[in-house]
Amino acid sequence: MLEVRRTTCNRDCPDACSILATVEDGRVTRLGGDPQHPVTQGSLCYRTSRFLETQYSPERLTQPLLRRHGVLVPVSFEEAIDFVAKELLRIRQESGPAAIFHYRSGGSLGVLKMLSDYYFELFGPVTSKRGDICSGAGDAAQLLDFGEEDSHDLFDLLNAKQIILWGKNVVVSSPHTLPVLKQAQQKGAEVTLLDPVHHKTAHHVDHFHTLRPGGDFALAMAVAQVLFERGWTDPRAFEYCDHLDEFRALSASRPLSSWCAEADVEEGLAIDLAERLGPKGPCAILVGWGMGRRIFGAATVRALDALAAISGNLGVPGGGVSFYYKRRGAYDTRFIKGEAAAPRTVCEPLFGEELLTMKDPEIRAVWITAGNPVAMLPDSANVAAALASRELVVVVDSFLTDTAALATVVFPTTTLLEADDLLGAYGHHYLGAATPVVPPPAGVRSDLEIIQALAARTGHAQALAGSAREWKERIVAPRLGPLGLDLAALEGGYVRNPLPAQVLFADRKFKTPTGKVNLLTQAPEAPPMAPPDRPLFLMSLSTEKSQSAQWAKPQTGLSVATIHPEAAPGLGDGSVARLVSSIGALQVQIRHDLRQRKDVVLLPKGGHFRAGRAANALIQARTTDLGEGGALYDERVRLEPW
Ligand SMILES: Nc1nc2c(c(=O)[nH]1)N[C@H]1C(S)=C(S)[C@@H](COP(=O)(O)OP(=O)(O)OC[C@H]3O[C@@H](n4cnc5c(=O)[nH]c(N)nc54)[C@H](O)[C@@H]3O)O[C@H]1N2
Ligand SMILES: Nc1nc2c(c(=O)[nH]1)N[C@H]1C(S)=C(S)[C@@H](COP(=O)(O)OP(=O)(O)OC[C@H]3O[C@@H](n4cnc5c(=O)[nH]c(N)nc54)[C@H](O)[C@@H]3O)O[C@H]1N2
Ligand code: SF4
Ligand SMILES: [Mo]
Repeated sequence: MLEVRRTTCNRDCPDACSILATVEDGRVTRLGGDPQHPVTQGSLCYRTSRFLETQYSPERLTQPLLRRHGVLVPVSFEEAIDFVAKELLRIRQESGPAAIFHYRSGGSLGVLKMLSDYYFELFGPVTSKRGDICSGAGDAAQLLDFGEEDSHDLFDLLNAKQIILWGKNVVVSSPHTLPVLKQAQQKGAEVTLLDPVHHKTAHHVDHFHTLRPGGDFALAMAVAQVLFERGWTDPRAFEYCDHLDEFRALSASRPLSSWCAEADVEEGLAIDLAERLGPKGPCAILVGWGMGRRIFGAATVRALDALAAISGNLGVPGGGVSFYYKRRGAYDTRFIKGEAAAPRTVCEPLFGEELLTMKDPEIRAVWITAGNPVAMLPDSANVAAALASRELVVVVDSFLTDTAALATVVFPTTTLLEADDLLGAYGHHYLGAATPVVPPPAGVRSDLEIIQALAARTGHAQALAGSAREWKERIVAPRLGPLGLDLAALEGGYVRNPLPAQVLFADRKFKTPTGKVNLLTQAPEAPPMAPPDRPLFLMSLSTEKSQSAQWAKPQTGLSVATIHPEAAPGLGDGSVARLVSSIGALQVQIRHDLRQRKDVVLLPKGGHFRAGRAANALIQARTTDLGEGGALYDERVRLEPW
């Protein structure tokens, strides 16, 4: 029998696509995008359209694993969960709940994954994470400037005359934004991309400009200077911006030539961008999530916020400075208190170091939900050492990742085609439900079922009781119910979240203490100089072929380092080299690309640590200026012959 079933993609991706899966005799045989969904528009990305290989991979875990005499061996679910329950109860009793750390990352963005947080809050509260490796700096910047964080409707781009993609690779990271950009171009909008890396999106824009990695703050100050000098700022900006004079003084504190030299751009670019923000607007700035992953990442995002504000592009159709869409705003999870309830927290980018050094009590047990910190957090070796030295590490995952391989117990779990959950998107305002397309293999349970089995042994079974569907109904009802929406509506395909407006801040009222935009007033310190022996920026960026460390196809051989030929003279195309940072070295294969800057090395994000391919083996664990994000792209490296 052949049937087409609908679900919503739960990956950590801005697009939250509506998937149509063809199921034949209980097996999924085809995946496609829903042509009716306004954002999905009938297509899926490279990684999810090839997901059936992952779904039916022989590597998939279908039985729990328990470490015995140093080796992970398959055991029954009952044995594994009894063991874990006993250990968690013992550790809690001996050292208190703070000795247990629950870490959850973005393997699935399903809202029901938060029920794992809920369980550990009731069982403890235990130690939880703080900061955010992905968007911590950008989130903090926007919250500080505007008092809240959301974006213009994606389709408001059709009202823009100018669109600036500020450090954003939509072709790879948010592919469903591309058709909207094309439509805007057809309506006459010009799209400008500013990125130190030449990537696929450069082929789709009207203007591409490179700049020094991290040079954006200086460029933004140059643009602000031009806006002020030419009278292209909004004459009413003082009504809704605090610190306008200080911001003006900051932008004027250095000559244009000096800001531009720091950004490594021509002065003409500053004038060109000012014109696009000013007389040639309205101008929408789309801020890439990568922009914040630098030591001064928050200052950079704040500078872009300020450009949008002073140029009058806030609160107008076709304007805005859009970074993140409040993807969970329609769902009510207020019963989970989160960080506020935790006895203490581990800073996500400093995971390894903090686990190794936390005292009173030490972290004795770690439970990992939907994350692969060994591959994905900086200083992989330290993260691995921290996990390997804990008494109990439980990992819930579908594969034996770099992290699961270090666990005491691994629980196999459901994939995106088996997920039963609720989704919002961080790249648009549509909501969706994930409904299992096929049941999981025998022996595989969802995070919710695993937590419920644990709760049955440790207490709080009542609080966690309910099927996934019942939980979904509970979470949908409070906010969407009064607006006439229920779970069935979400299951039917797609629903535009009725809460956010098309245009953010249309009333120019902000949720800051004064109700005005909080313009920044100070420049960050000068960016750290490159050490002479490590002149290159290591940029480990999203690739089409994987979702973080989840590759569409297994990766073998050396990781490929892409450089301009003059970035490492003497290392020919195809040669094998050593990529050296302050904390480690990787063997890589060189690929030449004449379009790249001479001060960057590109490495794919998500290489596996055990395979010697992890960029994070080279990246120091450092936080950003605000928001405790990870300064992932400020690592300096050199290349030498192997
Ligand atoms: N195929 C694929 N898609 C993904 C992911 C994936 O792993 N693979 N990951 C998902 C995740 S977790 C996220 S958070 C999102 C967003 O994922 P991100 O990888 O953050 O994607 P982008 O927003 O495109 O941001 C990266 C861009 O910022 C640029 N950049 C870096 N530093 C600077 C700088 O100093 N200045 C400027 N101007 N640009 C800079 C990079 O060159 C790159 O083009 O995408 C999701 N989508
Ligand atoms: N060097 C470098 N490091 C980076 C980045 C970078 O650009 N460069 N990007 C950063 C960013 S933006 C992010 S968001 C992080 C991502 O970091 P992670 O979220 O740790 O990345 P993933 O590899 O996607 O790991 C998620 C795991 O969840 C599992 N999973 C999938 N679905 C489920 C489920 O339903 N339940 C459970 N329990 N598990 C599930 C997957 O199999 C996968 O192994 O990495 C960050 N690290
Ligand atoms: S990973 Fe992103 S682009 Fe790909 S199918 Fe899922 S939501 Fe769509
Ligand atoms: Mo991310």
